[in-house]
Amino acid sequence: MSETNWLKRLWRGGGEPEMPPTPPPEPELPPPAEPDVPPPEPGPAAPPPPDEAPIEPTPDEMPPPARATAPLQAQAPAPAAGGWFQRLRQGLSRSSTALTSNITGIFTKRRLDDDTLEELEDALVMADLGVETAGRMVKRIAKGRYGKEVTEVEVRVALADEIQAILEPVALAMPERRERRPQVVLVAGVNGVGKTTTIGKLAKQQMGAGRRVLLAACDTFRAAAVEQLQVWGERNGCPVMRAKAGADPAGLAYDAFERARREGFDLLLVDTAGRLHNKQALMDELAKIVRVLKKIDPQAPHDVLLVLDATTGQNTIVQVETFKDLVDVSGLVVTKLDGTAKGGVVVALAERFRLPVHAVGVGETIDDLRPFEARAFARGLLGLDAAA
Ligand SMILES: Nc1nc2c(ncn2[C@@H]2O[C@H](COP(=O)(O)OP(=O)(O)OP(=O)(O)O)[C@@H](O)[C@H]2O)c(=O)[nH]1
Ligand SMILES: [Mg+2]
Repeated sequence: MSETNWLKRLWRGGGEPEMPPTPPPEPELPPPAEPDVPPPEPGPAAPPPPDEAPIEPTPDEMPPPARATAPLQAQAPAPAAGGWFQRLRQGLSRSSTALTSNITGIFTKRRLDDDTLEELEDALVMADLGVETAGRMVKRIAKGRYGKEVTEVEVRVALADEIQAILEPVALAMPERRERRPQVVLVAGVNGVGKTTTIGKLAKQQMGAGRRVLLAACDTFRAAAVEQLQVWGERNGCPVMRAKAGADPAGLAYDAFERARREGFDLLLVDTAGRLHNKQALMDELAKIVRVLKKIDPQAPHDVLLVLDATTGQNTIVQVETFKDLVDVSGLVVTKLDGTAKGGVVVALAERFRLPVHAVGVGETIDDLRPFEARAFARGLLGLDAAA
């Protein structure tokens, strides 16, 4: 994808006929206001107020949400050095190094026979593609090649093609539902996966696209979580709805939705808790948030994003299963692909759930949340160049 086009591609019109076309970004992007500032860290980096201190509602303290008039290009981040593909490839380097060094070891002047196929399957399993996906993929690779001499590059290219075919149907940008005003997006996931960071990045990108964004800090359980979202709000210049510590998150979600409607916001991003005392509490809380949003609009939340941390590998499968039972997950965001050798898990997720993968995170800066692209990802994972 061209470097100037990714922002547009991160959100899509969702095929709605009445959706106005997104204005194309200018080719010359001025440097972003704060491209290299890492997002705020939870916990010690920004000392939270003591847990007992009530967090007062602050909507009135926030500056009135001015309609974003900045042109798209004013907020768009500058291209990463060496291009987005290079950034992705660098992010995936731990995953690709582990996988390709195994493949190289297997296919040094060897025929594709039962032994090499078994070794290849093991290498794919070790790269977190999952046992079933690895088995199916090896069968496809063997077709027409069995008994022949193959080079490791040939095998890597064939694998990349197979992976691309699996990923293509799920590589779908975030729907930008301009006909829903506000579009309500619920962001869920277990603790520490990158929910709040992802909301901060999405908010900034959407404000750059001229949409008015409201954030709701529905992780009312932890003061630090509210603070972290507040910091993102301040950095982005968008208001954050918050409530007293321990207040009912569903009540806050309701108030935020009402306010977003009343004040004409385009997008409401709802941050949720990832850690509660037990799974039942988490389930009840999320279900209640969804229930009260539906009181205002039966179609809300219009999107439910499940954020997954790639470093947890196959555990992400269990997380999707759990959350799918709680809420109607509409799409995935996979973060921290830069810090793991388990990037292959995205392939396992795609094959198993066929849920859209809207975006991937390959670092902590705003620039590092990108649309998910099947070909770039597949080739990056196999350590291949974009073009070859
Ligand atoms: N390397 C890397 N770090 C990331 C990425 N996305 C998020 N992080 C970091 O992961 C940490 C946790 O992110 P949060 O956004 O606080 O996660 P959360 O899901 O909101 O966590 P809880 O609120 O505790 O449930 C932060 O230090 C982020 O900067 C990514 O794509 N790559
Ligand atoms: Mg959080």
